[in-house]
Order: sequence, then C-alpha cells, then structure tokens
Amino acid sequence: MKRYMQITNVRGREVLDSRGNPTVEAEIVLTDTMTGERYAGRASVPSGASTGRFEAVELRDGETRYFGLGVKKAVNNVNTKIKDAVTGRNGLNQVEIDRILMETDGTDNKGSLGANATLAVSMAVARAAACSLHIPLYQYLGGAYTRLMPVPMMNILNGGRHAANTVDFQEFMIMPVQAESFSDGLRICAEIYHFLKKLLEEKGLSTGIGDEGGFAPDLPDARAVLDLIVAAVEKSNYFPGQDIKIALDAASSELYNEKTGMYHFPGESALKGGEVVRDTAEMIAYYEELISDYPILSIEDGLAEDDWDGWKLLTDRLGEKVQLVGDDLFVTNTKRLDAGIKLHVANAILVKVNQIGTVSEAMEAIETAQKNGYKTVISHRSGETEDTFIADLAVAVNAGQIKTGAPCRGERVAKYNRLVRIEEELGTVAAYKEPFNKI
Ligand code: 2PG
Ligand code: MG
Repeated sequence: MKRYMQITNVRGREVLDSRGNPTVEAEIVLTDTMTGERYAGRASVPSGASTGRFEAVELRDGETRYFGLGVKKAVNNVNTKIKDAVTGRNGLNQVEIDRILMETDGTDNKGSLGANATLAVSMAVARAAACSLHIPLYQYLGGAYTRLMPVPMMNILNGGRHAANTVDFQEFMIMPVQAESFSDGLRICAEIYHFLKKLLEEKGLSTGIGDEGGFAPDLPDARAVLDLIVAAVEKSNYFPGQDIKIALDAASSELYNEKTGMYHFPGESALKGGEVVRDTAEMIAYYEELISDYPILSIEDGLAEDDWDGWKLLTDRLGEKVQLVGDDLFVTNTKRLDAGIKLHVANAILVKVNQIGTVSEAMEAIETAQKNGYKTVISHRSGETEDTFIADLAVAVNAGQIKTGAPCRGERVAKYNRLVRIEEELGTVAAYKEPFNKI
C-alpha cells in the first residue's frame, strides 16, 4: 500500500549564493500518517549570470536592499501561497506537487510565484520524500536502475560574464573520458587544474579565479586558452584527445548583438587593437577550425538562443563530429527541446533545474532528450549554493555528464564530493563511461 507522507510544514527563507546575492531556501516537513514520524528536507536555488531570455522567471524584489536582488517576495510566496496549496498533500507524489506549484503560479514562465520559489519547494519535497523512505535522493529520483556516474565537464578557465578578464568564451572545460571511475576522473582533472595554475604562474599570468572557480587570466583569444590547456594536460602526463577531451561553453547569446546581427568579441578586440566580429557563418567556420586543431568534443551555445537557422547550419556541419549542447537555446524547456528535435538542431541539452522551476519538468526534459537520442548534461549555475541536488539528479537519470565548475570553491566542490560518496555507495554497480562514443 502506498504510504502517505503528509506535507505538514513549509518554510522559506532568504540565504546567500556564492556571489553574495540572496537566493531562496525552503524546508519541508513530512509526517508519516501511519506512524506520526516526521521527516525534513531542505533545498536552495542557484542563479545564473548569463541567463537565457526564455528561462523561467527568477523573482527579485527590485527594492534598495541587496541592490534590488532581494528575494523576500519569493520567500513570502513560499510561506503563504505555496504553503497553503501543498500542505496536506502526499510528499511522495512529486509530479502532483509540481503540478500544484505550476497551477498555483498559473503562468507559462513561473512569473507570478517565481521559479526560485517553486523550485526551492519542489527540490525540498523530493529530498524530504527520499528521507522519509530512508533511501538516498538519487535512488528516490532514479529507482533501482540508477547506476551511471557522470563524466565531469570540469571548468578550469573562466571568461565571458563569469570573469573580468579578456577571454570572450565563457567556459573552457576538461573531460576525463578514459578514467576508470568518477573519482579517478576527478583526481585527473584536479591534477590538471594544478598544472594549469603552475603554467599560468610561470608565464606571469593571473591565477585569480572566476565565478565557477576556473582561472581567469587575460589571454588574447580562444586559441591561447586552448594551447595552455593542452600544455597542462600534457604536463600532467595525460594525452589530450585520448584521456582528456575539451568542452567549450561559448555562451554566445552574450556575444550576439541584435542590431548588427553579429557576434562581438570585446576581449579579443581589446587585446588585438581592432574590433573583432563574426557572423553566423564565420562562427561556424571558427568552431570548425578549433575542433580540427584541438581535441574539442563538446560545444555549448555555439550560436545565439534565437538563431534557429544558424543552429541548423551548425548542426548540419558539426553535429556528426562534436556534441552540440543547447543551454540558452533549450532552457530545460520541453517545448523548446521538442522544437529543436523536430528541426534536428543540436544533439544535447544542458539541464538546469532553475531554468524551468520544478523537478518534474526538468525530468520531463531529460526524458524527452534521452528518448530522442539527445545527450544530457546536468548543470550548476554560476551563482550556486552548497546544495548538492544536481549531483544526485545526474546519477538518478543516468545523465552521463555533469557540469559543475572547477575543483575549487566550496559550492562546486560540494557537488563533486557528493558524487564521490554516491559512487562509494553504489559500489560495484557504479558505471562510468565515455559519453561520446556515438557522436
Ligand atoms: C552556463 C551557466 C553555468 P550561468 O551558461 O552554462 O555554467 O552559466 O549560470 O551564468 O548561466
Ligand atoms: Mg551555458
């Protein structure tokens, strides 16, 4: 017989994220109607800097405190409207709870309650439910078949909106595709990170870090970054292209200028002393050159979020050779993903739970991607908290890849360490495999 873990308390509060900005945290209490035992779950919501235009709404107060970024309104929604709507419901019915959150909000983009309010509650309910059944979150969300550890897409050099340097692409990441296990891959990446630091020091470049913990030196262009990364991999005694593949997040919606219809590279322009711009065809040609010269196996947001025609060209040209990940393009939204699948655009989706605002909707996007042969990359945001929900989610859905920053900064390391513990718990059934076999 199905148990009834009644939601008996809901509480929201304003806490800080890793950039020192406020965000929403929620706590849920479930009471077992048979035994009277109580179980709690807590979750907090991340926040992006390079946010897609089609993301669900992050409700901010717009008042003077915290420069307008306060989340008291969203917290108040948790403590009143959401509390009223979900109290008494069975916390084991995640889909029903999420549906209630959507209906109480009543908009297409969580614009009334705020996706930060709905997601905090949605995640906290899942956690409390797992706790009430005395099983880990990944097993609760994923079931008995949960076993695949994700390959880290580890960010080691930051640019774009995540750092104040001259690097225009937002993220340069390494993927230990030949590692024996997740923990082994983590070690390999961390060692390369340290070698990269040494190389930067030797060259007199800054070893200060960006929002996601990757180094953020001033470098003239993507090639200069890639040369350094390849050198760091070699110094660590690994083979670029074999042991380690490189992933980029161009975050090109941030470079795109609607007026000119071109992609502008401000950092490259500043260091080269002349305006560097590329149109869609030139962007594609640029990626083509980069992937032939460097072991790049994944490119995220290679083109802007609305450039469907450009994305189609990009996919036709490079989709057989590399993973093309839609982040701002799909915004974890099944409708946008469905459109992309129909058009044969991209071949992977970046999954950020706060882009859509409930756990079930994020899982629906993942399911749609996997059914249609699209790869899934579970992702953090540049503004994070110590919450490790995405580590469990990545394992639960056998996502195969996770993007969660550098092995530096507590909020990033927390996810990696959670995965180390999950791998240990899974023991001999834990699997780890090269995600690009069928590109
Ligand atoms: C991205 C993310 C996370 P942000 O673009 O993929 O790395 O950045 O959270 O700033 O959108
Ligand atoms: Mg991105």
